[in-house]
Amino acid sequence: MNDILEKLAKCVEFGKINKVSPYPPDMKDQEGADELAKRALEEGIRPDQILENALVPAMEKVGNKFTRNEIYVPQMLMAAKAMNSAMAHLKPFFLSGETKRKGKFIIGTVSGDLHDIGKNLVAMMVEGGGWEVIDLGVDVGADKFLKAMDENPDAVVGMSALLTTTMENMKKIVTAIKEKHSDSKILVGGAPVTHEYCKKIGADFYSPDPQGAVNYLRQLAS
Ligand code: B1M
Repeated sequence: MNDILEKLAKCVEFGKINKVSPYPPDMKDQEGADELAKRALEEGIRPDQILENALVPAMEKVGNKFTRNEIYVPQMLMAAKAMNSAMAHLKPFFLSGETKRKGKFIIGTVSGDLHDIGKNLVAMMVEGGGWEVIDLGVDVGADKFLKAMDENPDAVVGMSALLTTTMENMKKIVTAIKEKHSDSKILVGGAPVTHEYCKKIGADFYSPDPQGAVNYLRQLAS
């Protein structure tokens, strides 16, 4: 792999945002994801190559380490921040349509539920996996999901619920979406959600963690 991309992947994996960021201590004063992504573009490396060969594999490593409990939420957030600082340089190319993403992913925490830390982690990992993410935020009801689907017809939908009480709302939203878009793909997650519950409410896939969500989307896109 190209030297800059290798360094960039390492910065994302270990959460090195930019040169002045003190974290992680053993990378102090080194260039971070911000400077390296900018330099990679200046040296003529294509945005999709930067995404595919540095950011995506790095975030995949992060996701797998998190799934295996080798790292925890703070390290994952730092990695996602580093990824976002690199993505800021790439986004103009993706937004202009000059460079293609793998697809669109609509995500929200279901109505009545204000927990967003897990949902944000999933959103960041999916973005790091090369998808355009439309984040509807928290307390999102069926109408808002359906509106976003009308605006983005081929998007895959993701929902998060953290309360046993709001799992019931997840069921209502899935039912409303499937009634209108029977061929849509819906991915569900959140601490109280299970594979059995996913099947029971007619959603398509359950993932206990962000990497499982990324893997499912990759499988859909291939
Ligand atoms: Co609340 N809360 N909370 N809370 N809160 C829990 C969830 C609770 C388990 C605490 C407890 O009682 N032990 C409990 C729920 C009990 C239940 O229903 N069984 C609870 C409660 C009761 C409440 C309130 C009702 C408290 C009150 O006001 N009486 C209230 C409800 C507000 C509301 O939503 N309407 C409330 C409020 C809050 C805060 C606002 C204070 C805050 C949320 C801040 C925020 O999110 N911005 C909060 C917090 C922080 C928690 C705990 C402590 C942590 C949740 C969290 O962020 N976990 C939580 C207890 C706990 O879990 N220890 C608790 C870390 C996060 C990374 O994990 O969200 O599970 P998680 O996401 C994981 C996976 O689930 C998965 O990936 C993530 C990474 O692995 N995942 C997906 C998540 N979404 C996914 C989607 C996918 C795929 C995977 O595909 C689409």
